[in-house]
Parts: sequence; C-alpha cells; structure tokens
Amino acid sequence: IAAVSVVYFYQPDINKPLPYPRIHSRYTLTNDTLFQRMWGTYRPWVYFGIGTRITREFFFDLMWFKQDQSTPRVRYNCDDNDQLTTYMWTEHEGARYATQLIRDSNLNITTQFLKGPTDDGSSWSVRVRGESHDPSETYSFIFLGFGYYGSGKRELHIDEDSKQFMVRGTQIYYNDYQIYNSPPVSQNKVQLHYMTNTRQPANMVKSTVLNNLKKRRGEKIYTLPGVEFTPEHRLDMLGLASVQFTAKTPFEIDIHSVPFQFQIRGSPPPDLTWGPGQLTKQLDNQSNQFQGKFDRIFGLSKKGYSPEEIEFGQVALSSLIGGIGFFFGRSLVSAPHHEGGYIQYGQARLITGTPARAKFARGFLWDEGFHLLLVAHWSPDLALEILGHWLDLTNADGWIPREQVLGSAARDQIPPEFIVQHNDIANPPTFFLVLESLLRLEKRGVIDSAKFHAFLTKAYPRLRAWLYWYQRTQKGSVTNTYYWRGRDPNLDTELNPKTLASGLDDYPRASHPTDTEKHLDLLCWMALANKIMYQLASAVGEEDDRARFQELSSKLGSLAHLTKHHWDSEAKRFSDYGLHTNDVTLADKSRGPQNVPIKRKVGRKPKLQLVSHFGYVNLFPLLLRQLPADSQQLGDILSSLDNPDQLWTEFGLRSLSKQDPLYRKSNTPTDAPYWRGAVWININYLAVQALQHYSTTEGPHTQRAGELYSRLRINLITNVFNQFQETGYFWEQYDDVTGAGTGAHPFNGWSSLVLLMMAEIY
Ligand code: 6A9
Repeated sequence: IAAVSVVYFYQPDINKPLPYPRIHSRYTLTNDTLFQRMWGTYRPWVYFGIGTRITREFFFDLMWFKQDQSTPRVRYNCDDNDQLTTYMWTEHEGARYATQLIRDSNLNITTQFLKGPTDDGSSWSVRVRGESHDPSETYSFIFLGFGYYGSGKRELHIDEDSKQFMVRGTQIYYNDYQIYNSPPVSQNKVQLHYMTNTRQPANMVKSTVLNNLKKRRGEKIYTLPGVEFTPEHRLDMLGLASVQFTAKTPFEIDIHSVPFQFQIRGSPPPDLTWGPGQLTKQLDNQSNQFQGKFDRIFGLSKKGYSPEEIEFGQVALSSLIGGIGFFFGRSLVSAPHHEGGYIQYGQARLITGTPARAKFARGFLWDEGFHLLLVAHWSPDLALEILGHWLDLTNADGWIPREQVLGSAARDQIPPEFIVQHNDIANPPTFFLVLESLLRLEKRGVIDSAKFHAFLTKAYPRLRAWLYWYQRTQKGSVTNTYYWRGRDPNLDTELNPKTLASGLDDYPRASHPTDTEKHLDLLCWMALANKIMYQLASAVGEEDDRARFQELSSKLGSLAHLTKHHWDSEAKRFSDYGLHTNDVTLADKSRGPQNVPIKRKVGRKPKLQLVSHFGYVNLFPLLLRQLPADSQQLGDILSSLDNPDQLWTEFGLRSLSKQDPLYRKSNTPTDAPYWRGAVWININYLAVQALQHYSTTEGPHTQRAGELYSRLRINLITNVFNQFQETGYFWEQYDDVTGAGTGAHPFNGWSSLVLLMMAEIY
C-alpha cells in the first residue's frame, strides 16, 4: 500500500487566470497581421535591438564604442550615464520599417530596420551607419546575441576575407533563421573580430563583452578574442555570439535575416534577400510611405507647421512606437501567507509601450492607455493587439497588475521593493479612454468594424470583470463613492502618505488615510468606465448589462452625485473628502538622532471634511468631460483655470496650485516633489481634450472654453517643442517655473500626446 501524503499549501486566487477565452492564444500566431509583427524593435531598453515576440528566444543587439580611449566606453543599454546628445526614432511604421538617430558626441549613428523581401514577415534587414565629425576617430560596432535564450541550435561562421559572418539557428515556435551581413562599406580598412560564449545571464551581457575586450599582442585596438571552431563548438548552443567591426567612419553595414531550413546546412543562402542597391531603394520607398501616411493622418503640413515642427511630431509618434517592447515572464504578487511573501503570477507574453527607455522600460497600466490613444490613430490594429495583451493579464478576481515587471531581465533593473505587486492596488482604468477613442474611430469608418467586433466579443467579458473588480475592491464606505487602496495610515514619516494606485503618487490627499475617504478622481474614472461599458454592451448586444451600466453611469456621473459628495461650495471646486488637516509639517533635516527617520508634525487636529488641496485631482469632472455644458460648476472650474497664482503657467497646467501648502514640497527629505507643481502632459492632454469638447458643445461656457483651449494647447506644444529643440529629448515632466524638461528622458510615453494636440484629433 502506497502512503499518500497530501501537502496543503496556501494558494490564493491571485495567480489563477480569468476563465474566459484569451484574446491572444498563448503560443501560436493567429493571423497574418501578427505574423508580420513576429520580428521587431522589441527591445527598447537597449539602444538598438531586434527581437521576436514568441517567448524570449532571440535577440540581436548593437553595441558600439570609440577606440583610442584608455578603456572602452561601451554603449549598450539605454543609460543616462552615457550622456548621449540624443537618441530618437525619427520614423517608425510599427511593423515593417523604422529609422533611428543616435548622436554620441562626434558620432552620428543611424539604425534602420526593414521587413522583406518576402511579405510573410519572416525576412528582414538592418542597416547601421556611423559617421563621425572627426575622420581620424576609429569606432567599433558590435552585433551580438543571436538566440541567447533559446534551446535550439546555433552556429557562427566567419569569413575573414570578405568580412562577413553568418549565424544559423533554430527556434522552437518559429522557423529556422540565418543572419549574415553584406560586405561592409567603408573607405578605410575594416577589421573583423568575434567571440562566442556559453550561456550568460541577461544582466551579464555587457560585462561579458567588456571583460573580453582587450588590446591583444600586436594590436593597437580593443578586440574580442574569438574562439576556434571545432566541430563540437559548431553544433553547440552558442549562448552569446558577438561580431565586432572596427573601422574609421563613414562606416555602413547591412545585415540580413532570412528563414533557413537547418537540414540544408551548407547550401548557399536561399535567394530571399534584397539584391545590391535594392535595400536603399526599399528604405527610401518605406520612408516616403511613412511621410505620406503621417501627413494623411495628422495633417500637420496643411495646418501650417514648419518642417522642424513636423519632424518633432514624427519623433513623438515614432519614439512612442519604438518604445514598444516584448516582455515574457511572471510578475511577483504579494501573498503574505506564502513562502517568501509572494507568489508568481501567470506567465505573460506582453507587447506594450514603455514610458522611458533608460529609466523604466516596462509596462505601466495607466500609461499604456495614454500611449494607445496615439497609437490607435496610427495603427488601430496595433492598438487592439496591445490592449488584448493587457486584458489577457486579468486574473480570476478581475485584477490586472499595475506595473509589469516580467522576467529576470526586467527584475534586474529595479530595486526589490518595487518588484512585488499587490492585488488590492488599482491604477486608473485609462483603457476605457482608448475604447472610447476606438468607438469614435469606428464611427468615422477609420477602423475595420468586423475586426473591432471580433475583438470586442472576447474583450467584453474581461473588461466587465475588470470593472467589477474596481467597484468591489475600491468602494468607499458610502454607496457609490470610491477610494484608492494602498495609502498607509500608519506612516508618519511622509508629509502626506502616497497614493501610488492613483498614478499621481505624492499628489496630496487627506492628511490621514481612513476608510471614510472619497477620492474624486476614482469616482470620475468609475463614471467613465460605466459609460463606455454601456456603449460596449450595446455594441455586443448584452442587453441586461447594458441597462445596468447605463444606470450606474448616469448615477455616478450625475451632477447631483458629484456635488453631493465632492463639491466645495465655498472654494467653488470639487474635492476629495477625508480626515484632513493642512497643518502638517516636516523638518528639513533628513534624519533625527540615531538615524531614525523624523516624524511629521501635525498641528491642528484633522477632521472629516472636503480636502482643501487644489490641483489636478479637483479638475477630474472637467477632465473626463462629466459636467453638463450648462452647469454653473463648469463655469466655476473654467474661471479658476487661468489664474497664474494657482494652476496656469505658460508651459501648461501645473499639477498643484502655487498657493497650496504642499506646492513643491518634498514628501520626505529624500523624496523630491513629483506631482506637486510640475507640468505633466497626460493630464494636460485630458484638459485640452475636455476644453475642445466644451468649446464645441453649445452652452453658456462655450466661448470661454474655446479661448482656454487655444491658449493651453499652444503653451503646451510650444514648450515641449522648445525643450526638444534645446535638449534633444521629450521629458517626463516640465518645470512649472522655467518650463525645463525634468525627470526621465527620453520620455516618449504620454509626453508624445503633444502630437494629438498639434493635429487636434481627440
Ligand atoms: C521604480 C525606481 C533606480 C511614476 O511612468 C510610469 C509611472 C507612472 O505610471 C506614474 O503615474 N511613473 C508616475 O507617478 C514612473 C514610475 C517609475 C517607477 C520606478 C524604480 C528605481 O530607480
């Protein structure tokens, strides 16, 4: 008799997937469009990298450095310490074609990516061109990767005479491939070196290459060591292969990838690649198509924008698309009773935009909604696809993790305290804004109805579960009110305990977090979500739901409801509600005796009341276009908007009033102000969109709204453009006093929305 031992362990529902059909099936490429996007610039955290979107099997990256330095300063991961003059995608079509410009001191690099010549998405080429202002400088360009993660086979061949390499490999979920270069173009001598290694952890790639770059006997330059290829080596898995080209500039190299059947090893490359001269022609052709499509969709030239402004708009779009990455792995989710305090979330394959390539190149939920507002205008297909990936992350409870830290490569980039997600923490459901926009595009005939409806059929039950999760887990103690979970009531070392879930982090709320809190922005998000769900329920014919969503949306969005819970009739604005006092201060010294964090001082006792802070949160009924056009409240908000002592600046609306006690105040001595004054483009986009809406809706405030719309829009466009001209980058925020870009850069997440403001398409 076999003894049966049963091991029980705590297994919450956190990592159980929602039991509905997925939008994207797990392992197969379901249609032609997806196949077209099989390969792409899906590695935005490196300056230039090509990857696939099926697991993490393949990568193909660029490194470069200047010779004649005491130690090689190798460029690889997007890194502020490299202090590049700029890097940006100037044209990015999304699937077929892209051009990036990198300026590194004297050196200008162009990286291009092109699909073809086969039209099934299986073949592609890369062109890298380097040009230095100083012709005496010597540079090395290293191409590396070639299938680091996979379990398939790879082999590297080197031809010293023609300066060519060839890598052949297999992938489990896809074809075999073969990658090789055309003989490089340079007026000067080109040297070729290489290296093969066994498997390396992802975060060791750069150091592995660095450690192997040496000045070898008889050489004046840093080179890779190479290895002898014995038959074993050839059949071995090459974890990391690197090929180094060294030359004076101008230097140009074309690299091609074509499918290859491993069985026919030894036969010449099949004729699936561009012939001589054709690549240049194709790149020009694609560039022209990009220009034409850009002009058609955004219409900037007929609006009278200058060539520089149009280029700026193209960088906004292209760098947002160039920031789209493929992520594979599991999130860690807090599970206090589980070993280690966390469990692994379901395996995710996520295509998503990323806010900032150098600082946080990963998916953030509410950021992605803003990204997709722009992407939807350029490629509705791509927007639907990304949205589908996110919705597939919903768990059985209806929760989607806010920040996607997937796989070890992403985890290695951030401190441990930021990795673990909490399944009671929300983030603004901006995907409903995207759906609103897609519905509008459908009405205008821009988006293929059949495709959209096929998507909605699968997306609908997921969206419903997601919305119910918010309504269940974030509800307030009074019916139909809401508050963001995750504020720490016991934290007395922060000036105002943060509300990370809201996306507005340190934006001040009630001084004392309690469950009596009512958050205005969340109520507005819920009203919007119900309104859109009502429209979607109509679209997919869910009659019962439809009535339910309609009822709740008109309840939550009604002026009566908003006013009852959130209107401050004295200050004439909507506000949060909670246990609050303004009399809170923090000493300037960072630490008290014995290095103990200092506590905030609370003077006057807090009481339950409307919270008197004034900034972005107060604007939400306007931002999400919830106020009736003829309401007095709309008039009051509009009147408060252009006061320069409060929110108005020449650079856009600041996040917190200049007169607010917490204006530009650090939350702790080491935690600089973030949403306490700076101008943020996402919220300003909502403001511009709302003002445009009210300026075209008949009512007593139409004219006022129109006037504010024009001024705010121009201020924003002008400053983001000027900063781009001055610094070469888009920025995470803009200083409300000087207009200077601050925080992460390049930031072609939601700051790219300035393009929609230029084009005036909302
Ligand atoms: C944590 C830092 C060594 C903060 O753009 C992404 C988010 C927004 O969603 C949010 O609204 N950003 C905004 O308040 C950036 C968050 C970055 C977290 C990085 C690790 C480690 O630095």
